[in-house]
Amino acid sequence: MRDAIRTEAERLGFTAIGFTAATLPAEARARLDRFLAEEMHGGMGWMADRAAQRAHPRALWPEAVSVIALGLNYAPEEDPLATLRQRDRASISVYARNRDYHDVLKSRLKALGRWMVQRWPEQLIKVFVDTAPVMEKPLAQQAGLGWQGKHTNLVSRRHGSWLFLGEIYTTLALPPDPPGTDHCGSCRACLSACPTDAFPAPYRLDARRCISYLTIEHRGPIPEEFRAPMGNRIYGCDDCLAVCPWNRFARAHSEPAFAPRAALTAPKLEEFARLDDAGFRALFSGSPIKRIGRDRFIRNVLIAIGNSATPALRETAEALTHDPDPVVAEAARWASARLAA
Ligand code: B12
Ligand code: SF4
Ligand code: SF4
Repeated sequence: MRDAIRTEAERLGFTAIGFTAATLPAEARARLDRFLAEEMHGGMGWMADRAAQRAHPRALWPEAVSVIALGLNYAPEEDPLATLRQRDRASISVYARNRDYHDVLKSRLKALGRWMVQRWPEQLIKVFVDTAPVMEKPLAQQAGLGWQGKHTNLVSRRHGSWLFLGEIYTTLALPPDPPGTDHCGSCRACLSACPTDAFPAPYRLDARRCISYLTIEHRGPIPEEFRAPMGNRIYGCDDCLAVCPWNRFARAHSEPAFAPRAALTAPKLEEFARLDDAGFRALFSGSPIKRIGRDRFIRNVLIAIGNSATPALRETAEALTHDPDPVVAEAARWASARLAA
């Protein structure tokens, strides 16, 4: 069974496949509880809403017997941090430079699920990627895909830090793989690379300080202390992933859906700042960026403009100081003042 599933998953393009029981140790719950108690999830209230289900697969679905953990490689061809040096350009994190990975992964997980149900019709399955109350990283580690590195993401000896994760919960009893073991050793590269000092300790992330959270999940004004360190990162951040030494074993992905779109590789801040709602929706159709909406996006672009040290962009910022969205207008005033200083 396992071999057949593995072969079919590889045929569908998955790059890492492992099997584990539909359980997580009590320590996963304890660590999630601590993260929530210390309010490190910030405004992501949905993290706390279904914590019991998140911490235990059978609390989400009592019939689940096994979990198939799947990874899809998205290692970039180019240096993912190169755009950070182009200050009048926007830096978009690698995962968001083309199609939404949720759609890509979900359709493949469903294809694998359909194949499994045809082959073993007595079983029930459920497929998940990202948004469900599932602790994907601990499950992937338990299924042998790698280990949770000090940056908290799953690292693989073959694919480095560049794997998207998805899961199939099934009622089939599948023998488990040996769990992944930690190979971080004395390395601290990811911890030192973080521009906002978001790691209170190795293996622990304070999401409220993470640029990924601030640019994607956070509503309202970006707190002042994080504005300068954001640089030109307008959607997500890859710094801690990109410096991981295990990336040297990663081979660039060959997924057309993840090939960077020219318009999103090193786009001009000035052009992004001019987008109205319709222009924003058209440009980001099918992209994960669409989810944050025009106002949050323009807020981020204005912070990058304020950090650009490019006086020619001051006019662009000033034009937005009377934007109907108060958060955009405040960011525009901040950017304009920074460029005047
Ligand atoms: C919430 C969330 C975020 C939040 C919070 C991130 C976080 N680390 O918790 C924010 C918005 C900041 C975020 C950012 C990013 N995310 Co995110 N995110 C999630 C989500 C939805 C839940 C994660 C979660 O449960 N966090 C709660 C904490 C408590 O759990 P944890 O991180 O596993 O914490 C563990 C450690 O703290 C550990 N621990 C604590 N103390 C100790 C001590 C020791 C000794 C050890 C060993 C461990 C340990 O135990 C905890 C439980 O296992 C998952 C999808 C999912 N459903 O799982 C995607 C997910 C983790 N994100 C993903 C990605 C790609 C990113 C970004 C790279 C995107 C980007 N480029 O901007 C960044 C990376 C930032 C980072 N360094 O983590 C991928 C990661 C893939 C991978 N290879 O791991 C996931 C799995 C989505 C997916 N399906 O592919 N994300
Ligand atoms: S994604 Fe960026 S801001 Fe977030 S922890 Fe990693 S390096 Fe820090
Ligand atoms: S950069 Fe170093 S410490 Fe961080 S996850 Fe990679 S190996 Fe571990």
